[in-house]
Amino acid sequence: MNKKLFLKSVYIVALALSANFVVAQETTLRLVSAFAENGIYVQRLQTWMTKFNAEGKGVLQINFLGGPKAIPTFEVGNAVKTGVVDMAMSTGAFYTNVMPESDFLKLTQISIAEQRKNGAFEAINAVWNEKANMQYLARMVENQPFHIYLNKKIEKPDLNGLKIRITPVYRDFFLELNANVITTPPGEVYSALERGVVDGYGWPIGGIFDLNWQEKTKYRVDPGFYDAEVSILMNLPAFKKLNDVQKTYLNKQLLALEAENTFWAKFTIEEIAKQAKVGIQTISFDAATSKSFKDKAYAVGWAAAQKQSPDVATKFKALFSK
Ligand code: 173
Repeated sequence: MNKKLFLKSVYIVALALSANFVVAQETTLRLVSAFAENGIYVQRLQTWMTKFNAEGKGVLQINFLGGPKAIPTFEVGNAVKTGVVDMAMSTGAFYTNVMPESDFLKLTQISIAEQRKNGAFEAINAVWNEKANMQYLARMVENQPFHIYLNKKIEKPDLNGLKIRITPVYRDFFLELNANVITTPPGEVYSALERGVVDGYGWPIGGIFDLNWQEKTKYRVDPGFYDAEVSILMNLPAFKKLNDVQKTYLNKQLLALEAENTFWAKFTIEEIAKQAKVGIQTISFDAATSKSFKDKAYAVGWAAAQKQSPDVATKFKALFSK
């Protein structure tokens, strides 16, 4: 082979390789939601995924596999851990079966933007990487305190004699308030209320209309406590497999998602008005009782965290508190 021909063939091989390389750049990530498909969280996720896929052609795409019908709510965490799916939208309370620390995220009292600045986000990822084989990508819900919703009136913050639907978010606090507790995924709340299996439930300030719970709800107890955390998670090996261009693209979209979190304060105002309009009455306490109710929620939450994972609880408490 003469030199010219040799160079020409090197050129052709290089071209073929680079063409292949370009084709191999696009990766599709499979994502599931632990929350119902018709709810507010998935609605916002859908908007984000549409933009993500439109702008990510040739780089990164998300294939939405569905909600709890695709993978049951409490199994989503393990699906991400083991790589059955690449990504999920879930909340810590739904994957305490992977690690108890997941539920500690409800105790944050600073915004996700601040968590990224003060080292909390990095500290979360250190634990999520090591204990759950996950990358904690972004928080898409904040400013959504949890409340107690009831069908029976209470005069003081005491749930004695009441059966309340919970997840791990509420367990220790509601037990402290003398409740009988029953754990269910959101998908079973309506029928539990309908059949009288429970007298009430815990849920954030927004979203009770998504599964028609307003039909079976008479009271909301104020004030709220903690902050509902709903986040995007990723299987760690799948995350590590992304190249730099893909990682940069993903991060840009995740930060854009978090920048939309100003939505939640407006949503709270709308949801409170909507609840009042359908006749849900508020049960509230005097200022001192309200303060001790909220303080107790955090005290009980952190005490439980300390018991489950002392080192992580100590580190997180310093980084999550105001
Ligand atoms: O009540 C729940 O199912 C729960 O734990 C939760 C957590 C975050 C957002 C919404 C609900």
